[in-house]
Amino acid sequence: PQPVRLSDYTPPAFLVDKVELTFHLHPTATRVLSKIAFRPNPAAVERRFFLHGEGLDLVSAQIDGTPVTPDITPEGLTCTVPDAPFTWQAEVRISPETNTALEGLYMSNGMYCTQCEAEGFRKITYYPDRPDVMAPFTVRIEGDLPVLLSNGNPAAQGAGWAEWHDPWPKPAYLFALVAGELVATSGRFTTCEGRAVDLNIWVRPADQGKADYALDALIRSMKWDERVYGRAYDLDVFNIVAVDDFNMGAMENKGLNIFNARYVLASPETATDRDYENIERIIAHEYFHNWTGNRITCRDWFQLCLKEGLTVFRDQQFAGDARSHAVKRIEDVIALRARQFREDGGPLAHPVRPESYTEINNFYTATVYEKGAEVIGMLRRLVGPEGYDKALALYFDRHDGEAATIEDWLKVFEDATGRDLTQFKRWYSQAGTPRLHVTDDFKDGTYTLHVEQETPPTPGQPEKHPQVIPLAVGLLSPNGDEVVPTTVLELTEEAQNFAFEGLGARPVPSLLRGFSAPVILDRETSAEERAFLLAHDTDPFNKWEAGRALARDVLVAMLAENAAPAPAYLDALAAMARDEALDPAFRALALRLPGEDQLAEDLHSRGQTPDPLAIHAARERLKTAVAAHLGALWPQLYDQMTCPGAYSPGAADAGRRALRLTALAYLARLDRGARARTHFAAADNMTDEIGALSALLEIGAGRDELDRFARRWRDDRLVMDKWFALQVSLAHPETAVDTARRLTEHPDFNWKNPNRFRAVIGGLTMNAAGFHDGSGAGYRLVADWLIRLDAVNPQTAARMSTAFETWPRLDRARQALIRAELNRIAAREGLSRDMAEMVGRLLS
Ligand code: B3K
Ligand code: ZN
Repeated sequence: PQPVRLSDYTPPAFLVDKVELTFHLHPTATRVLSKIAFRPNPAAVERRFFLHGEGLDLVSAQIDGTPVTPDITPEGLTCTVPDAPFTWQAEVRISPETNTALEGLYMSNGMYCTQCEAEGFRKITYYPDRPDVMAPFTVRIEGDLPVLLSNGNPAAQGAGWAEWHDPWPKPAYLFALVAGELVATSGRFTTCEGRAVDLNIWVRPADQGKADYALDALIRSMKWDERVYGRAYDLDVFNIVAVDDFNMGAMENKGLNIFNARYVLASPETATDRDYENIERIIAHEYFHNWTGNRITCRDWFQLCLKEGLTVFRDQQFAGDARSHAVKRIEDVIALRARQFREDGGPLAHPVRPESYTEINNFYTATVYEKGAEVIGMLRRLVGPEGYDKALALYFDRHDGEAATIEDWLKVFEDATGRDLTQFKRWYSQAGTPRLHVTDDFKDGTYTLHVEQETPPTPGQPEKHPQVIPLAVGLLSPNGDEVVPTTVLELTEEAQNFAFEGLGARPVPSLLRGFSAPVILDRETSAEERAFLLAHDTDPFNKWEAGRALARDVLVAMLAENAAPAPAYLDALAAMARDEALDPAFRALALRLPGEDQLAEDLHSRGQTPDPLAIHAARERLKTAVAAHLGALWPQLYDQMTCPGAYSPGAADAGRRALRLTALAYLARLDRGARARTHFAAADNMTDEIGALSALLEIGAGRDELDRFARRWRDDRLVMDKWFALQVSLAHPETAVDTARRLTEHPDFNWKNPNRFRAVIGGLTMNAAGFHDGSGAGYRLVADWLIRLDAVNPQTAARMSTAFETWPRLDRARQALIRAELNRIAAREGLSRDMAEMVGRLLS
């Protein structure tokens, strides 16, 4: 297939004024009747009538009531039509039960559901399946199931049928239908505009009682969007449905969000603090899409970051408000570096707004989402919070009801703030993570920072230009006082100097505070300076960053010289861990060592070739050294950080549990897991249960506990996903591949379920040392399963192929092994478009 290019965009030939759909549900022969009012688009450049359609069985078609015989291709149909408004009618037949790709209309454990973004509506009926065609939809569902849902407001219903009307024009990718035996957890919310909204979270009867937290998170999201962005909800109902088989996290269909069950269902016994946090974040994210995505949508799929970057930015703001901004920022940056920097530095690097794609589903990436959100954070930093609020108000005002572009988005900022964003726009078109090289000097009371920026070449982009980079800095005096509070320096050139005058002594710089831009900061720094910042920095992010950098340097030295961990680091860590003025959640984060994959990336950026096994061994040694050095502190923290009262998933208790479980994990290295075993046995919530089990698995123990866990949770699929994932991801490097293989033979390894597949196969890819086993067995197992899954579910398979994106940084032997597996996949007959594009890019 030919790639689609941004530069080839043309407006739709026809617009749609109205859509009426009728579904006669049947597992293998659902009939879909459509009646669509078309009208020639005055802005069109050509007049060809083309409707997308894939895998549809066309029964009949009419134009203005007269039967027609369209020309049908695998991609859609064309037909001669009047040069005036007309009505298209069609009947197609589809088979939801055999739809294993989980795109279009499919079945999951007896319920019907849909996933249309990006281009799944064309698997439901013939339609101009592009986001710049927006129309109001009326839907009638006929089927022998108690709950029948679609977008918008309920219009009428009876036994075995229901009608829905969505007054807000929307693109087809936001269409949704759900039918099944479902029960609701319900609430009511009155908007600031006085609209009473019925809220329902629909789950399967067996999961009743596990949707309270999702409902609570929804109500808080609705309030927050009114308060912070002035955005109110615009329908009489808001429905959310939990589905077991789902390719991603969730989907923001208008008025009918569909969620992967793992991001809805929670009870203290079955969900961890992390699960609760994810539920809150994703509920908010999908809800926020109602304005940023649905009311204002994307002109074409190249503009995906317009809705995703902005909505991620909004959900991050929300979570920061609901929890702790500092902790949230640190967690977001850990994730950004682990996923987006890794992507940006490898063969899959692409701009936040890509310029071409073969399969758009391959571009729902960390770059579009997370870097897209960072770009908005930088914009806000550059124009200030008031400028940002003004620009957003103008955005909603100017583009409501439209399908917009990044140009529209930036123009709003220019018009609202008077700022020229021509150079800033490079953030959307230039791939790769910029590196900042910083040196400094001090003379006659003047401190000068010399900053150089450089973005490495990425696929298709050999030359890079300087970008606008907000660099937040503060200066500390040698006694630890802040002499220059946070100031944002604006880099625009390849090299620039910034001077600070009137200083009594050479200051210690705190650079890139709050991680003010998604860049890599290169600066020669001593361990003393890092320890100083860890102790004194007023910026919580940089305080954490100083500790993180220390840990990294220690690990790099341990790897290079087989050195013992530096005592200065261990002492600094101990002081921080003891500091009761610090938030427990922050302390838990600071005690977490950099991940193995992150270390591999760090070594690579220092020009070394990382050895995954050596990294694992060094990190284990450091953990044991930290455990021993801080010895007596662990039982103290463990005793102190209890949470009196009933379990609450809120940030305060979750932070205490995180610190307590960190202590427990270090303690396990000293008492061979004795305390972890008692903790596991006494646990009354999943956070404690998983925390104790992980501590045991990490030291090579926990067999009995794993069995007990499986007996207890055998019937809970979401909890069993954890059981599958944990033992693979925490397996000893030498047994990881065998563990994964053994689990694929487990009777409950239902590999067509994306969550279960991700638990086992994804779990292996997350066990860096195991996956990168020198024999290539990990690569082979993953490739085998990608091939197998690709035949039934291309989207989830293609997504997991990114596990191979780090091959260029590995040694030659591993490179050859991975390339051989990628070539083996590429050579398969009948490979999906998704997978073909991914392996092609991975190999180029
Ligand atoms: N917009 C959806 C993602 C759709 C992915 C299609 N492959 C969820 C979200 O970002 O909110
Ligand atoms: Zn989204």
